[in-house]
Amino acid sequence: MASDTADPGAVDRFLSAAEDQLLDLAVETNQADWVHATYITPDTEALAARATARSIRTTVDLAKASRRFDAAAMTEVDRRKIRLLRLSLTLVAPSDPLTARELSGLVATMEGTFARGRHLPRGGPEPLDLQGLSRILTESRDPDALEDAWTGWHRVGRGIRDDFSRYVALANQGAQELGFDDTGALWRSKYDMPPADFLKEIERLWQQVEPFYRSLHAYVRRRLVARYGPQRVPEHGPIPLHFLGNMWAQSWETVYDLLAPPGTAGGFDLTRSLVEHGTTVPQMVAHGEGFFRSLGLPPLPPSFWERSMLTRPKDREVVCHASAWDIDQVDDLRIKMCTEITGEDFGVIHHELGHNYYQRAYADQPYLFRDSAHDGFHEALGDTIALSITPAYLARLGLADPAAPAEDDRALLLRTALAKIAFLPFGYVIDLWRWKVFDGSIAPGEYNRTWWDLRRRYQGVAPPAPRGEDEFDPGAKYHVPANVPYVRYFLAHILQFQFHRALVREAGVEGPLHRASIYGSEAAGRRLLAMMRLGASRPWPDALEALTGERQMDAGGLLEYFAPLRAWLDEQNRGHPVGW
Ligand code: X8Z
Ligand code: ZN
Repeated sequence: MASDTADPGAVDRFLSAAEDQLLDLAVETNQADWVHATYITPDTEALAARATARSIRTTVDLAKASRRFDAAAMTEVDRRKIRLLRLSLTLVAPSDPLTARELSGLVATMEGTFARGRHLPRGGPEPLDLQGLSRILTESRDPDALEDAWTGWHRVGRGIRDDFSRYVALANQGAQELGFDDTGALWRSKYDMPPADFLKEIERLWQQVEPFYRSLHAYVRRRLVARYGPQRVPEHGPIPLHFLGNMWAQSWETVYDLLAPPGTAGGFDLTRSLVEHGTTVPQMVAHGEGFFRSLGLPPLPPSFWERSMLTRPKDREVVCHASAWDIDQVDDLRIKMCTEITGEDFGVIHHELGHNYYQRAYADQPYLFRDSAHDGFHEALGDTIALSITPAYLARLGLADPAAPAEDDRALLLRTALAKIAFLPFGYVIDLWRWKVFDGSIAPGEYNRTWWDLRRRYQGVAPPAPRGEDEFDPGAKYHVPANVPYVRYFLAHILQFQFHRALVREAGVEGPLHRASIYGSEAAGRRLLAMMRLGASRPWPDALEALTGERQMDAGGLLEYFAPLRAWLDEQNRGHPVGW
């Protein structure tokens, strides 16, 4: 041991061998996971679980082995690599091999249970999956149909509950072996600051945006009361969430028609335009690629088009939740989506391609630095680009009529706010709940009650009818059974406006932020690339500075973007109840 710390080359040799080994395992795990996610069977589930178990095992062994080196004697680069090695897992297997296998099996099973969820709507011809049931939530305005689709989907949680509580116990055991208090503490340690400071940081950002959220909530509730009546939507209480157009009420954009500012027409509807123009899914993806290329970034490799799964296959079970993949960490980039021809999915395509372009930009980094500055950066990248999908840009694609009267700014901003501002407390609350589950302050017997307590407190929403402990409603949201941390999306929803503001300035585009598109700006592209290619090699404030010149995450960009809407909402709400 002492000889290792005394030999300055030892840590380099250790890291270089570790990176080779981890890369090998990552490729193998990606391949197994891809096959599982695009063809769910008991066999692919077992293969994926085995590959995941192996790669977790190796990472944990290496992280433990790295403790023998004296951090004080290392170069900064090596110290950072060892830190990232220790923090790279979101799930840590306990050292007992059988328990480790059980844990990765549990996650694969929970994901499978979620993917197989079905519900036969009242009077419907056939059972529907999440996509079909979500369509009812977005399209129907019939309270009973909405409640039935919502309740029907949420039954999927029942089959996840027991696996989830066992997974919590085992994952914590693994995290503790690595020296963390619990899995939540591990997740919160990934932000280049002490975990306690990170909690304060999130709360600070939430405080910046909360008054705006409450204002939007009040306006939306009043309009829903007008539509559905005070018996169904309480004038002073939380909004029954099945009226909000999305299975989890994480985005309210699809009920825009009920909420449009009086005097504005229906507004521009991208879904309708895509359908009317006969746009195909590959064309939607090509538009996305075209945007990145206009910034001076390279085309997607031919294999992207051959290997991606862009639509839902009819003949087999797949994981429909959208994701982006970098199978070989060189150029085998792919996305997996059950894309539908909608404005929402047009945005998701840009989101996923953002992951791919980020992955490619840091591919030249050493293995342990091949990641974003922090996970919120990864989630923000594509959304930043999607903020540039303005009416003027769509006209350029031929998807909007350039001669049509410019849409009212309030209408435009309200639509965006229904997607982005409505999301904020949701993005926060999922991990607030999970952190408490992992640290034991929420016991399995109170999973559901605490879930709804938090959702009511932060989001101001309630379920259609009281929910008991036989249900497990967190399990009806993909990231919970799939073990994907969620606060990254909260951060991304703040960061994307900070990024957008900086890139718009860099591109030299004039006018209000919500009308500005960076399309075609190679200057903006260079800024973006300068940030992305750093990967995880530097603490995230350095990456933020490379893109924005700022070193703190800040909701100022978001507040500036929405300022005209906020003033209008506050005026609309005068003399009306706000809060719940
Ligand atoms: O899961 C996603 C992406 C894949 S990383 C489609 N998102 C969150 C969600 O769907 O809940 C994007 C926004 C929030
Ligand atoms: Zn994402």
